[in-house]
Amino acid sequence: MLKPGVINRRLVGEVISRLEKKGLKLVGMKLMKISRELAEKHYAEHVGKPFYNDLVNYITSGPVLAMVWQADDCITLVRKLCGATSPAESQPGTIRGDYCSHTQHNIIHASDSDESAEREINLFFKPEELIDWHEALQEWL
Ligand code: 3AN
Repeated sequence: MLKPGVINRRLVGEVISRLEKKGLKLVGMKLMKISRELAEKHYAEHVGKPFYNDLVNYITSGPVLAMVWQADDCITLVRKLCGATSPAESQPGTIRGDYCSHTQHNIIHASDSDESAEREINLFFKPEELIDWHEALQEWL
């Protein structure tokens, strides 16, 4: 998920192009303004942490771009492309390493396990909004 700052800063294309160039397959995409209730479900594991309120405020402050990408080892690949949670630790060349300077505004959310991906996909997408299209380049990617 691209957070509101990315849409404001006109960085959507830059970030998505990195996922595409890696060879990941886009199967779902939705520009949304998410409700506080949905944001609280999404970030349920962070309830009680000092940054929780800011996190929910930020993700509901403007539009987000929710996406579903597919690949072998997709979670690992996407999280490597994103870089570390803290911009002080994310390497240059990663999405967070190149485009953000504060953990609170670290521009992209990526599921951290197959289980959380399934949970999060179900929060933001209906089954019919995911497209299982024919992968013509499978041999090359
Ligand atoms: P990640 O997004 O890398 O999986 P999590 O799940 O630990 O990291 O944190 C979820 C989100 O909470 C982060 N993307 C970031 O926006 C915010 N966050 C995490 N740690 C902090 C922190 N120490 N201070 C402010 N915001 C934080």
